[in-house]
Amino acid sequence: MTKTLLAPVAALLLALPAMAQNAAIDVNGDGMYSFPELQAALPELTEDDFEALDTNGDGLLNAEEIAAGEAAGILPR
Ligand SMILES: [Ca+2]
Ligand SMILES: [Ca+2]
Repeated sequence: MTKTLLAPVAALLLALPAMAQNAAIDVNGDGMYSFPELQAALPELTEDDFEALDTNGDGLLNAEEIAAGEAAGILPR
């Protein structure tokens, strides 16, 4: 019973529109996306893509960098 209920709930959560920081991607909840966090959600994302998004070069994507990536169509909204 529980298992049959969980699958649709999980699908619904995945289908929810992403906010600037998507908790499904931001696993450690720091409000930033690291490359491992993003790659887990977007297996096709390359390190080059990540570096292109990380405009300030700190190795993490902040809300501004995430928004720019979403606007560019590289990250899911
Ligand atoms: Ca994070
Ligand atoms: Ca950054």
